Amino acid sequence: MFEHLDAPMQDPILSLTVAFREDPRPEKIDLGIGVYRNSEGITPIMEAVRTAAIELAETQVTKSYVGLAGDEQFNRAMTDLLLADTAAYSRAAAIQTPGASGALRMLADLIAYSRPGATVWISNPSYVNHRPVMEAAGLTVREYTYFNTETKAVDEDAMLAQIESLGEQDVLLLHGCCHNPTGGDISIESWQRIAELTHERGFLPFVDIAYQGFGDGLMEDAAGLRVLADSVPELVIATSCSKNFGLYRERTGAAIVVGQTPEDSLKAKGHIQRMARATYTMPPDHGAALVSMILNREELKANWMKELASMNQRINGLREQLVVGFREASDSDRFDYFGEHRGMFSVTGLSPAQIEQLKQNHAIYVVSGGRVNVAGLTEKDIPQVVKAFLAVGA
Ligand code: PLP
Ligand code: TYF
Repeated sequence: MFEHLDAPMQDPILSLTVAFREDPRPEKIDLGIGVYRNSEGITPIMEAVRTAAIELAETQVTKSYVGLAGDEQFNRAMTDLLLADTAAYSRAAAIQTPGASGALRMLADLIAYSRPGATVWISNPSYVNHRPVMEAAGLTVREYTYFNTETKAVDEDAMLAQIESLGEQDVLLLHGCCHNPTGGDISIESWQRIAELTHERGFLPFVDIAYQGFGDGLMEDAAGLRVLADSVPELVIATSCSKNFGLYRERTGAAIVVGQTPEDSLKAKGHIQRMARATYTMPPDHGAALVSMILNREELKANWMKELASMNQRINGLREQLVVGFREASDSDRFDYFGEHRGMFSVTGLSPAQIEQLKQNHAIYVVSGGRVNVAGLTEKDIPQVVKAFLAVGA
């Protein structure tokens, strides 16, 4: 049965992680996969998560099934975190999913079922899994202009001009904050314009927010999404606890549907449950149970918010150190974009040849396309990274 199979396409980021692990050079630096690391180079278990896990182990009385929608207390808490006090809040319905990845796929399936023939517009470039997930659901994928590789900023005029031509068969996939891979986010004015265009053109906005709290703060990072939530008739959201709760492998996230009425949203949620049943049936409980406990307990929530804020400050501090380090070493301001970008990533404009030289000659691993994970750096790595980048002609 399998003898005719072609070689499967590899995930470029996951393959880079494997190559890094196999590299014996002690000075090696991994700027590839998007995980946060602390100043010791460790991806930590957050304190509130550990406390909740210990309590859960001691008090949980059963591991019996929860249900197709997962933990409803978790679903409410995730909706609160993004949509509290917006016009969309009372119309929103949420379902727990295996990570934002599960949410992306379930929402893509919902769109394919509700609007056969729909086209999903993703940014150029976008998260490596956006296209595969949307295509796996049978949707057509097209790209909108996003990043200007010269200025290292979003070309918002070109982006908006393209969005002006979308229509009712279209879905506009936006990154809620901390754009992956570029690090370039859009202004609040552009979110407002997108809200207007949603009304004028009738497309469906789809927000993927996987890094809430990694840009400028928990509320600040949801500001654009909240502009849409206050205005547009319909909206779908994929959200993740992988980064901001450090729960990566626990596969914790949610899909949120905002329909024109609460009844529409509940119907949509019912269809997602039906489709989840035919896919993985029920989401894993552990991560969501921890998040639910943390968000519903004042003390744990405060502890989580404090640690998240310190992670956020660390990332923005590393960005500042890169700016200073590059200014001093290059005698130019051409790397100041590290300070403008937000979240874990920046696209650097490194060529494939430069990326290869960094790997071969300097043991520095960068994803093809030139994305670096700033949040994977430690302070002591910075001089080595600056020197190596300049040595390959960045
Ligand atoms: N969406 C974006 C933009 C991402 O960068 C990621 C990265 O992990 C995901 C979704 C998937 O996250 P999860 O681990 O929650 O499935
Ligand atoms: O972009 C990243 O690095 C993260 C992690 O198939 C990731 O979003 C990378 C590849 C992948 C799944 C997650």
